[in-house]
Amino acid sequence: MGEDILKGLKDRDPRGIARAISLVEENDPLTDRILSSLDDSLVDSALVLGITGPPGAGKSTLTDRIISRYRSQGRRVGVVAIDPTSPISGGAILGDRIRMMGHALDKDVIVRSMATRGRLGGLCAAAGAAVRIFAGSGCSVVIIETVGVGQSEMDIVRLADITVLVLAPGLGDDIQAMKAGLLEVADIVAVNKSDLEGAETLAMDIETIARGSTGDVEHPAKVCMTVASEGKGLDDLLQAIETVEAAHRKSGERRMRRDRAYDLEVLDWAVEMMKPSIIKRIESTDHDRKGDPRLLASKLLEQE
Ligand SMILES: Nc1nc2c(ncn2[C@@H]2O[C@H](COP(=O)(O)OP(=O)(O)OP(=O)(O)O)[C@@H](O)[C@H]2O)c(=O)[nH]1
Ligand SMILES: [Mg+2]
Repeated sequence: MGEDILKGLKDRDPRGIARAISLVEENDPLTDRILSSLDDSLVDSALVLGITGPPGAGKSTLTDRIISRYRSQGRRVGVVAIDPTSPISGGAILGDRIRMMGHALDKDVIVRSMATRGRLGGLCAAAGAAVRIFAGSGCSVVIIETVGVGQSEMDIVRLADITVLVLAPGLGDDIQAMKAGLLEVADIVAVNKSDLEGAETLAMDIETIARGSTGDVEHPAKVCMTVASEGKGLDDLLQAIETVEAAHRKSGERRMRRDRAYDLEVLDWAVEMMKPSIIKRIESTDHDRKGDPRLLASKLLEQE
């Protein structure tokens, strides 16, 4: 069975790719062989695009449009959809939702969902592996779609070369509070649903916050107005992505982000790998469960 999967991966067969990602996520014994079979130069050259933002802003609709654009350039696209809502379905709902939106029959669009809930960590490791597998099997664009709430989702964004923050008018006051934090991770802000009232004001607010919050007036996030549901503003958005990508390659920012993402993956894998042995140590240590649990934790970590 293992050889089949490795062959499927080598042949860039969508099913083989999906299966390989599942196996890595389950920490299957084949994981090492899968990950070491990938072409590093393909992984290195792919564009990893993060699409984040509050629930309902239009991330999936926009992702769908972006996919169409890259497909029309003949590029193969992988999507990692991080789904915080559904521990039971394992995120299948979101994946299906994207798949249903027009690319279902296209073997050069491969969507993979990952649930954050019900997971004790390891999301960066798993998502990072999915990105590698996609890129290593010929996806020159890999999109990570994630809802911009919660720390694990924000960590995921750090796997991307470029992050597009999708906002929309009329999503409520909590969005205002989140905006500053979200803006820090954004290279480009898509003010989506700009067919609705309040889009202009939102765009102006973002410009103001973006210039103030980072203190980085030379590179404030570029704001694009979009109507994802009608495919409007996509030229401008794609152009902005291209411009940022070129600038990051030139300045070394891209390399820096890749290095940072790599270290994040290493850390996540290391913690995952240590967990079973630590659990064993806890179970095999006589302790009265009184006092400072942190102290016992540091004692257990010192054990060889
Ligand atoms: N008026 C308007 N509606 C839009 C636009 N883009 C998306 N929508 C609608 O907004 C709703 C949410 O869109 P999604 O793409 O599912 O949003 P999302 O950010 O992926 O949502 P979650 O994955 O649930 O966080 C859908 O009903 C879309 O049809 C737009 O530009 N204008
Ligand atoms: Mg969505």
